[in-house]
Amino acid sequence: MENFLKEKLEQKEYEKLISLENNKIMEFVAEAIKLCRPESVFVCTDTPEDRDYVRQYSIKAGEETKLAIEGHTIHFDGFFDQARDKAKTQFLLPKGLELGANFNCLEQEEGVREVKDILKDSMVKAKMIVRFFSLGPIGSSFSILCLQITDSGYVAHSEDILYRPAYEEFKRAGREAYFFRFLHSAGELEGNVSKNIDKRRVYIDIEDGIVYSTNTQYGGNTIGLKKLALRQAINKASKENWLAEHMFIMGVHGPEGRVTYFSGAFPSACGKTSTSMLEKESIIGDDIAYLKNIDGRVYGINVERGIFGIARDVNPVDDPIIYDTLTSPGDVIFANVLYTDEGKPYWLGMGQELPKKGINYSGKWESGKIDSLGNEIPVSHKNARYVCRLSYLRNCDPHLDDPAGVPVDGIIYGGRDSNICVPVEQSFNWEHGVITKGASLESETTAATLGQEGVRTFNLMSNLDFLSVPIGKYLQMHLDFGEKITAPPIIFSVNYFLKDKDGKFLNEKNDKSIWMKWMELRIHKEVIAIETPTGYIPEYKDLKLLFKEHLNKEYTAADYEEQFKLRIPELIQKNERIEHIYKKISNIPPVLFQTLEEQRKRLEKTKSQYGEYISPLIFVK
Ligand code: SPV
Ligand code: MN
Repeated sequence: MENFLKEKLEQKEYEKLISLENNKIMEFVAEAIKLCRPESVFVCTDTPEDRDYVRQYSIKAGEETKLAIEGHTIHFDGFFDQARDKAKTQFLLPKGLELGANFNCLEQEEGVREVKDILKDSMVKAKMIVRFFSLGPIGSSFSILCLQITDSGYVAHSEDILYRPAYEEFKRAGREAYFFRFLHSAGELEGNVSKNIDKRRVYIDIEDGIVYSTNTQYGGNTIGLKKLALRQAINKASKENWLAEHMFIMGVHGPEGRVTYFSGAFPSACGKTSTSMLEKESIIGDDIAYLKNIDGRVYGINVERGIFGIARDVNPVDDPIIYDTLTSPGDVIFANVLYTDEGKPYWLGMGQELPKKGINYSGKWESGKIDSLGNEIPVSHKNARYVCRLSYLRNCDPHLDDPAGVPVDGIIYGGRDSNICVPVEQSFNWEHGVITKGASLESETTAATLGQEGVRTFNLMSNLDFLSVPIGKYLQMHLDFGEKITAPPIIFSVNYFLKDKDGKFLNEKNDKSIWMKWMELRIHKEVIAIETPTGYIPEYKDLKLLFKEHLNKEYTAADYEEQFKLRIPELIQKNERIEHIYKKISNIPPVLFQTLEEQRKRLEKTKSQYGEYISPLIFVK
C-alpha cells in the first residue's frame, strides 16, 4: 500500500500522508485512488498555504466565481440538485439488520457494489482532495475526527469554513485515531455541475463508518461532516449514551448579564438559524449539537464552526447580524443565489429591489424565464445558501471553541405549524417534554428537501431524516439521558408559524426574541406560568412587559388571547395522529402511549368543561 501511494502521489503529498502514521488513513486513500483514479491528489494539512490552495483551486476549477466583495465567491449546483435528496440517501445495512419502516435502507453488499460501480473512474479528469477535520472543538472530549475525500474544491473549501481543520489532531492521535470517513465525487460535470443526476447517490455505511456520495454537489448531500456525519454520530451516540441532535446552541441573555444556554431543534428552514442569530443573544451554533451528561449536568458543543445557512429572507431588518456579515469582506461562499455583472449577489427577500437579469442556478437568467416543466424560475432558489464562519458574527458566543462546551439549561422544539400549537409552551417535565414536544414534532415540508412543499409531516426531534438507529431506541436514549441528569434542561416548544383564518401569520418574525426571553426567565423561576392541559404558557402581563422592553411593541390582550388560544380539536387530532404513527413502529417505550393518553384525557376533560377553542385566561387561577 505504501508503495502504491508513493507511486501515485507527488513526494510532498505522500509525505503529508505518511507522517500521520496511520494505516487506516492510508488504506482509505489508497482504496479511493484505486477506485476513482484521480488525475492528481492533494493532501491538505492545517497550514494557511494548504488551505488557501484549496480555496484558489475551487476558483481556478470554475466551481466558484469571485464576487465584488473581497473574499466572497459564488457556486452553483445543478438545476435539479438544489436540496437534500432523501430518496437517494440510504443506509447500507448488513444482512439481518433492520432499522424499521421509516428508514430508507439497502443491503450493504449490494449498496457498496452499486455505489462503487458508479464511483469507478469518476476522478480521471479531476483532482482528489484529502482533508482532515474535527467535529467539535479541538481538544474536546466531545469531538470526533473526520477524513474527507472529494474531487470538489467547493466541498473542500466549504468544509474549511464550516469545520475545524484537524490534520495536527490526526497526527497527535496517531494509529489510535478513530474517525469517520467520507468519499465524494461530483461525477461527470457539464458546465461545472454534476451531469448524471439519475446516478446521484448518498449511501451511508454505518457498520464500516463510511459515507459515499456521488453525482451531486448540493452541500447537504456532499459536505460530509454535516448531515452525513450526523447520521453516523447518532449511531455512535446510541452506544455511548449521549445525544447527537439537529439543534442550535445559543446563549440567551437574561437580567444583570446572566447568560443561559439553550439548544433548539427545528426541521430545515423553520427558523432554527434565525433564532440562533437573534441580535441580543449570542450564537454557538445553528445546526448540529452534541449533548453529554457531564457530572449530572447537560453540556453541549457545536460540531461546526461555520454556518451553511439559507439566504432567502436574510435582510437588514429581520436578520441584521448575518446580513452585515454577508455584505462585509470575509471568506464567504454563496450557493444558488443570483449575481450580476458587477459581481453583486441577490436573493429572495433580501429587502431590496432585485435585478431583472443576471446569472443564477438556471444559467443566464432574465425575469420571466421558464424552466423545462413550464414554471417560472425565481431570481434565486428558495434553498439558496451561504457558507460563512461563525466568528464573523458580532454576537458569536465566546465559548464557541471551548472544549468543555456550555451547560444547556433549556431545550426547544419547533416546527412549521399553522393551526395547532401556541407560540411558546413549557412541558411539565423531561419525559412529558421528550414525548409531547420532541417526539410529537410535526412540520410542514419546505424547500430544503426535494419534493412537495407545505405537507404536514412527522419529524421527531426534527432529526428523523438523520436517524441511524430504530425510532424506539432513539426515544429510549432521550428518556434515559434525562433520567441520569440531576436537574434536566427544561423542554419547551415554540411555533412561529400560526396563521389566522385568512392565512396571515399571527406573529411577526422578531416576536421569537420575546419567547426566548420568557423561557430564560422560566428557567430561573422568575415568572409564573399558566398551566394548561398541554403545558405551561406565559401570563399576558409578563409578555406585555417583555414586548415593551425588548421590542418597544404594544402587545395587546387580544393578540395574546388569539395566539395562546387552546385549539382543542386540532390538539386532539394531532395527539391521535402521533399515537397512530407510533403504534405502527415496533419497540416504542410504553410510556410514550401513556403520556399521550393522559394528555388526550386532559384535553377531552377541558373540552367538556369549556368548549373547543378556549381563551388562555380561563386557566388563570
Ligand atoms: C438542513 O437542511 O437541515 C440543513 C442544510 O441544515 S443540509 O446540509 O442540507 O442538511
Ligand atoms: Mn439542518
